[in-house]
Parts: sequence; C-alpha cells; structure tokens
Amino acid sequence: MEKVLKIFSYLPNPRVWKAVIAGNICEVSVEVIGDKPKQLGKWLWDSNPRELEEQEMSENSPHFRVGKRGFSGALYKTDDFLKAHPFGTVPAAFSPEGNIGVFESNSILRAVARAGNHSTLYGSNNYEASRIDSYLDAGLVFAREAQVYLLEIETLTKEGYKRMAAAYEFYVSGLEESLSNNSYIAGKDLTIADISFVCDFAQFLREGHYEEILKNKGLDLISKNGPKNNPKVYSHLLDLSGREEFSSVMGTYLDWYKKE
Ligand SMILES: N[C@@H](CCC(=O)N[C@@H](CS)C(=O)NCC(=O)O)C(=O)O
Repeated sequence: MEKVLKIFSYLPNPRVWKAVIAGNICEVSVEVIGDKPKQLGKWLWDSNPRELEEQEMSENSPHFRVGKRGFSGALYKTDDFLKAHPFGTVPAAFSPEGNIGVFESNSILRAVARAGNHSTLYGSNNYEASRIDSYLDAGLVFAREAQVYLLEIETLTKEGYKRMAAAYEFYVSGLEESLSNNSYIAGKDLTIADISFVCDFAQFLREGHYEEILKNKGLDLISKNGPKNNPKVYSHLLDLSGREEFSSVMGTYLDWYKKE
C-alpha cells in the first residue's frame, strides 16, 4: 500500500473512519494520528502534530487559540496548520508531502477514493461521481445538524429539536427512497456515499445515550421509530456496519444500539 494521506484528529472519531474504511476497500494507506478528545488540547495542531511539553501550553504561546466548535478550552494550532486548514477543524488531512490540507471528512473520504484502485467506489464516470457527491452534500447538511444537536443536547431547546427532527426526516426519507430502488445508496454498487452515511448515521444514533435527558424535556428520541418507519435505511446501516471492512474500523461502536 502506498502511503497517501495523513489525518490528525481526536480519536475515536467516526468522521475519520470514513477515510480509513475507504482506504481498506480501495487499498490506500491512511495514517491516523491523534488522541482522546480531552487530550487534543495538549497537542500541537500541525502537519507534524505532536504532544506538547507542559511549558509550551500557555496563553503566550504563538500557537494559542480558543476552540470554536466542539472544543471549548485552549488549543494550539500553528499558522501553517491554519493555512492548510482555514476553518481550523479536525479531522485534518494532509497530502503525502504535507503541503496540501484537505478538510471536511467527506472531502477527505473523496481524496482517498480518488487515490485508490477501485472501479466503483467513487462511481465509474463523472456523472456517477457527481451523483455520489449529491449524497455526500445531503449527508453533510444532516451531519451538521446532528453535530449541533449532540453537542447541545443538554441545553437543547424545542426549536433545536425541531430543526434536528426536520433534517433527520428529510435525509432519511431520501435515503429510504434511494434504497427502494437499489441495493446501495447511489446505485447498484457500494460507494463512498454508503461509507459516509454509515459513519455519520452511527454517530447520530448516539442520541440514544441521552434518552433520559430528552425525556426530562418531554421529548422522544428522534430515531425512536426509525427501523419501523425507514426499514431500508436501518437495515442498510446494520448490514454494512457488520461487514469486515466496516466492523474492523468501527469496532464495538454500534454494539449498544444493536442490543436495544
Ligand atoms: N463537518 C466537519 C466537522 C468538523 C468539525 O466541526 N470538527 C470540530 C470538532 S467536532 C473541530 O475540529 N473543532 C475545532 C475547534 O473547536 O476549534 C467534518 O465532517 O469534518
């Protein structure tokens, strides 16, 4: 396997799994560097990330920044990191030479598929690739709502809940329709649209860990009747996540859900 992409992130992170799963399928090696979410404030965010020494972590550091999304405390991001990753987010991927930053997990996923040796993972022509992009874009809209929902679930308002429920309904009904016509999301073959879906949807289902909090607000899990209302979507998730290429990366992440 040729070394292609280096990814820096907190770990485990389903957004990173997208690229790793694709890498396994299309024989692209992906190097993942990172640490537990809480530890990432002790790392230098750079194309050569490293753990910081105690004395390097202060407000006087030239790399000192305040987390913007998902991180609340101090972070240490180099200027080079921000040049490559202007939004300052992880997962943050770098080309093999380290000079090109690729951000947004779906784009990192695309980069792996483009570099790989697989005839159908990113479609077999430009129009199929564009159709796959359509699903990735729709998935990002859903995933962004899910990110806000999960990060703010403890202080969630009715308005926030409604936004998430609407984004969920829109996304899932489109996927159910797609899967009524084909075995995979974008057509008859497994593509990166399926990989992205599995990782983002598995992450969304973590709302199940907050059932009690939602109940106290008089709210139900958004995914409550999911398998009944959208059986194809849920069985696609469970089918793919059980396959070796997926399960070897996702580990036990969905086990709690499967037991429910
Ligand atoms: N849609 C992006 C989400 C990336 C994102 O928002 N990452 C957050 C952590 S969940 C981040 O890196 N925040 C950096 C900060 O708070 O400064 C993706 O799929 O990669």
